[in-house]
Parts: sequence; structure tokens; C-alpha cells
Amino acid sequence: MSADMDAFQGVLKSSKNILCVAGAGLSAASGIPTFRGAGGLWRKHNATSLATPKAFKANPSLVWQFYHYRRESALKAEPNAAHRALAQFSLASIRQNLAPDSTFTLITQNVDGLSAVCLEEVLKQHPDEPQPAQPYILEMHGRIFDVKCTKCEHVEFSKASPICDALGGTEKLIDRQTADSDISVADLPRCANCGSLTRPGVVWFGERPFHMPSIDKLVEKSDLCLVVGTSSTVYPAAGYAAEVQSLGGKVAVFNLDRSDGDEDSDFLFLGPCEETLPRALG
Ligand code: BJW
Ligand code: ZN
Repeated sequence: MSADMDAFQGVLKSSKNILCVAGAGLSAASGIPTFRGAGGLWRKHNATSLATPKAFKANPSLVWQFYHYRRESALKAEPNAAHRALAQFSLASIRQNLAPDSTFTLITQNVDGLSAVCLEEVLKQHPDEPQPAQPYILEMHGRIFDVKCTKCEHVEFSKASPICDALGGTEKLIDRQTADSDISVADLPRCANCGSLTRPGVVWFGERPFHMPSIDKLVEKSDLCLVVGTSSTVYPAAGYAAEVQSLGGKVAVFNLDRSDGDEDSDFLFLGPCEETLPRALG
């Protein structure tokens, strides 16, 4: 594995189908906590222990308080330089008149919506430029502002703050000593269609990620995979880089620290991605 930026940029220029697999580190500089390591504790709970259907079934009040806190954080957050570098690179790829079948796709595990917000901002700054012909962002673990019924098919995109009266203010209770208050199920967010309990429209462990058929096709044809700010511990996302490499493509990892499987990468750029990505893609 190499940290040679010039060599990386040579590969970047000659690649036709580029994939970026991103994780929580992409949004860290926007103030969104990561899942593992120092940022992974909410009150006294591990963030990952709350991201399961079992946790929601056992304690919907607790899981909703966790997601309410994260919704409120995401509402206040703004895209950072790493989001911008990716959005600008996606537009630059179009402007350089790449072949019509060439692609740059961001597969993000993040649910905060910051990559989409950023792309909209960048597009607004260049209203006369060609727009992306195909979806550039695939949010494989869903979107935190989607609220989905536990009984019927109803899904609503809502940035309401707070999402319901009973959760209002609980986002401030974040220290370890906080006793978890028990909000009755009747007072948690309810479905506008059938009145049942709703849940965040995100992908929990054991659930099928979104966009799997499209992602599988992209992985198969990618000649370069950028792995940005992810611990590479959660599948299927954690397997994409190795798959691209096994089919002859290159892999470049951008992470603050060492991450699973990075010893097999072709390029490794250690440091905050909000600094390394703008340099690499600029
Ligand atoms: C910086 C930085 C800076 C910090 N700059 N870097 C194969 C093998 C083994 C197990 C499995 C397998 N396939 C499937 C499984 C099971 C399971 C799994 O992977 N388990 C593992 C624990 C082993 N996977 C699943 O269950 C998935 N579903 C599935 O495969 O379904 C199949 C199916 C098919 C058909 C029918 C039904 C099912 C679903 C996984 C869902 C994960 N959900 C969560 C919550 C999402 C909602 C929410 O946000 O609340 O997704 S858990 C959590 O982990 C979240 C994240 O997206 C995901 C990954 O975490 P991420 O992004 O990598 O964050 P961190 O915190 O781990 O890492 C941050 C990194 O950033 C660190 O490396 C830092 O160093 C770095 N960093 N600041 C650069 N400034
Ligand atoms: Zn319903």
C-alpha cells in the first residue's frame, strides 16, 4: 500500500467507473458522532446496540430517544470539506465529458443526508453545468428523516423538530448518568395512515440494505474503489473494496486511523478525510 498522492491521481484519471464507499468518518467533521470508538457511546449505551430490530422491540422509547437525538444533530449539521470534495468531483467527472457509460457513485452508509444536501448546494453554485444523469448517491442504510410504519407500508420523509411532543427536549439528555425516561408507546411518533407505531426508516442489523441490485452491478464494473471514513466492519459495505480488487480494480482508503482490511489496499491516506479528500480529488 502506498501513500503516493501523484500515483493515486494517475489511477484516478485513468479510471472509468469509480465507486466511493463512505462511513461515519465522512460526517465526523460536521459534528455527527461515529458508531465505534470514542464517539460511539450515547448516554451509557453503545450506539450499535440500539441499531437492531430487537432493541426497538424491547424498548421503542429508548431507541426513539436515540434517533431523536441523532435527527436533531443531523438537522443542525452542515456538510464539510470532504462532502464538498466528493460532490465537486462528481460534477467535474461529468464536465470532463467522460464516456456516457462511465460512472462515479457514492455509496454511503450514513443516514444523515449530508451528502445529498451538499450535492444540492454545489449544483446551485453551478446552475448552467450539466446535471448528473444517474443517481450519484446511494444511501444504503436509509435516511434518518424517513419515518416508517411498523404495520403498514407508509413511509414519510419528515424533518419535523421535534418529531413528536414527547421526544422534544430529550435530545439534551446525553450524559452517562442520564436515567432513560420511559415514554409511552402511544406518545411516540405514530403513522399518519393507520395510527400504528412508527420507526426510523434506517437499516438495522439483520435487515436488507437499500439499492443492493444497483450496488452489486456497480461493484462488478468498478476499476477504482475509494473507502472513506468507515471502520469496514459492517457487511455488505465492508466487502466491496475486496470485491473490486478481486476483479482487477484498485482500492484507496481514506481514514483517520487504521481500519479493517486496509493492509490490502493499493493506497492508504491516513488523516482526516476533510483534509485528505480535497487534496486527492482536487
Ligand atoms: C475518520 C474521521 C475523519 C473518524 N476522517 N476518517 C458477512 C459477514 C459477517 C456478518 C455479516 C455478513 N453479512 C451480513 C452480516 C451481518 C451484519 C454485519 O455486518 N455484522 C457485522 C457486525 C459483522 N450486516 C447486516 O446485518 C446488514 N444486513 C445484511 O447484510 O442483510 C442481508 C439480508 C439480505 C436479505 C434479506 C435480509 C437481510 C445490515 C447492516 C446495517 C448496519 N446498520 C447501522 C445502523 C444504521 C442506521 C443508523 O445510522 O442508526 O449502520 S450499524 C452502523 O455501522 C451504521 C453504520 O452505517 C455502520 C458502519 O459503521 P461506520 O460508518 O463504518 O462507522 P464506524 O464508527 O464503525 O467507523 C468510523 C470510521 O471513521 C473509523 O474507522 C474512524 O477511524 C473513521 N474516522 N473520523 C476519516 N475525520
Ligand atoms: Zn401505518
